[in-house]
Order: sequence, then C-alpha cells, then structure tokens
Amino acid sequence: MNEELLAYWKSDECDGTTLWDCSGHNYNGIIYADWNPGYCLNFDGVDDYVDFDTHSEDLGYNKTDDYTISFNFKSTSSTKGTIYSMSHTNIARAFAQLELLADGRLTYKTGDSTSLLQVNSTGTYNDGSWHYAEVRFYGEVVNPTIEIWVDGSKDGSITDWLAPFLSEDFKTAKMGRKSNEEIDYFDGIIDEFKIYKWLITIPKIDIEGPSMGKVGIKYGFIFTLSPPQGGWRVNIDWGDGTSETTGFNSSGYVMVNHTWTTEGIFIIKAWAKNEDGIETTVATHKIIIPRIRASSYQWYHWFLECFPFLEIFLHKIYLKN
Ligand SMILES: [Ca+2]
Ligand SMILES: [Ca+2]
Repeated sequence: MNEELLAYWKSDECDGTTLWDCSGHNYNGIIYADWNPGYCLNFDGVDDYVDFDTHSEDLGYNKTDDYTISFNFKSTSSTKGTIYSMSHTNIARAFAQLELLADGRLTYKTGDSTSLLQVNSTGTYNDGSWHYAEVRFYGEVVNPTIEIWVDGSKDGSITDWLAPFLSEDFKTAKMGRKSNEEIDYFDGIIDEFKIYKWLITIPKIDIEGPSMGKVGIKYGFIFTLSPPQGGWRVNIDWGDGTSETTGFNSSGYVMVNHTWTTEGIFIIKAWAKNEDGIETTVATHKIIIPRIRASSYQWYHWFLECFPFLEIFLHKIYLKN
C-alpha cells in the first residue's frame, strides 16, 4: 500500500483569496473567509467558506479506498457547523460531511441515500482550545470502518456495510460549510488541513526454481511478490493435476517443495490473493522432467541455452512414448 498525500492546505499565507495546496497536486481553493493573524483561516459562522468545487472529483474517494483527513481546529460555537464537505449535486448521491455539532462533538458521515455510515466523537471540543483531529475511513473491505481520533486518542468508531460510490460522484467540495447548500457555516478556526489517500498496489508474483528435474526428487520453488508485502497467500497449480495454497505470509516470499511422479513438461501456475480477496495476475514457470539419464541433464540444459529454438523439437524426442 502506498500512502499518498492528496491535499495539504497549510493556511500560512495570511492574505489573498487562494488557499494553496502544498501536496503538489495544486488542488487550490478559493477563499471566502478571513485570515487570522495566527496563520490560519478564521470562519465567521455566517458566510465564510473555501471552495474546492473545481477539484472535487480528484479530492473525492471511492468506497473501496482508504482515506484520512487530518486537521487542527478551535471553536467555541454552540451551533452546528461544517468543517469539510464533499457531495454530488443530487442529494440522493454520494456525500461525505465532517461537522462540529452544536454540543461540541465531531461527526463524520458518508454514503448516499441508500446507505449511511456515521460516527460521532464521544468527547466535546467546542471549548476554545486547539484540537488535532483525524477521520480515518478504511474502505478496502466489504464493511468499511470510520474512526475519529482527537488529540491522539480514538474517540469514535463504526463498521458497517456501505453501498458503492466513486470519487467522480463528488461534484462539490467546501471547507467551512455544506458543499452543495449554503448552510451549516462553521464558526471557528481551521488549520493544517490534510487529506491522505491510501492506494492499493497489487504486487506481481514471480516463480523461481529449476527448469529441469527428475522423477521422484523434491524441488524447491520460491514465490516472490514484488514489491514485497505481507498478507498474501499463494495458490499453486503444479501442472500435474495437483495444487495447493500456502498460508498467509508476512515476508513477501514463500518457498514450497514439489515432487513430480511422472515424466513430462509441466507448467507451474501461481497467483497470490490477500485477505480482502484481491488477486495478482498468474505467473507461470516451466519444468521439464525428461526421460533421459541423469548424466545427460547438463548437456541438455547447455544445448537448450545455445539453441532455444530447438526446444520444442527436443521435447518431442525426449518425451516420446
Ligand atoms: Ca497554518
Ligand atoms: Ca464573512
């Protein structure tokens, strides 16, 4: 898995109407709020917000993504206000809302009109002090989890089924108010707002091992994932009518032995699968168990390296019944 910093609004400019994205993606916002002398954005709870609509599809997420929002905030408000919001223009479609409730609890809700996942913090944070919060959405599973962390402690969590939605379903994105409606203006200060997206990297599997052998001898094969990563199990089809599945391994490679009981040309096939059912493509490796004397193996191998185009022809001779 690769963590990617999707957006980073440092809010250090102190003037101007552009909220610069320091992630390198240039998801810059248009500011309709005041700068605070403390190097961050001060929202008045009346009509202040930052508009990211032109980047909303890029800032959005798929239901199957892992997604984290982190930010600092400070508020004394006793009215519900939206800290960050993304949604389709059709209210029945995808949305993601991060709010500070009237009683000071943080809440994050996401989904669409068919399913909703919502988690509220236990603690209240409209006490006028700085707080650092994270909302973590783990979507790479059938039932996603949302966690709210405040000042380094987990303060809320929910796991439930959620209907699929896509990043491109998010047509609006705003900080400081609801993204598709001019309501729920936030009264307080927001600083150092970051969004991380975890992108899954499906590794490639390779098979290493002998390409020639003898009947009745045990041979070791190494199945390697690149880039190396744990949490995968390998399915192996030995090409002789037998197959097996390894346990989940943590090192990114596994060695498995096999013994062939007959002569032949065998195509070993292997693919790996992780706990979420995500599969690699299939890798193949050929092993020849010829009907020849042991002393001939080296000669045969050398000959094949020099004259690979003769391989098929030779197979026919050696394996002829
Ligand atoms: Ca700042
Ligand atoms: Ca204003």
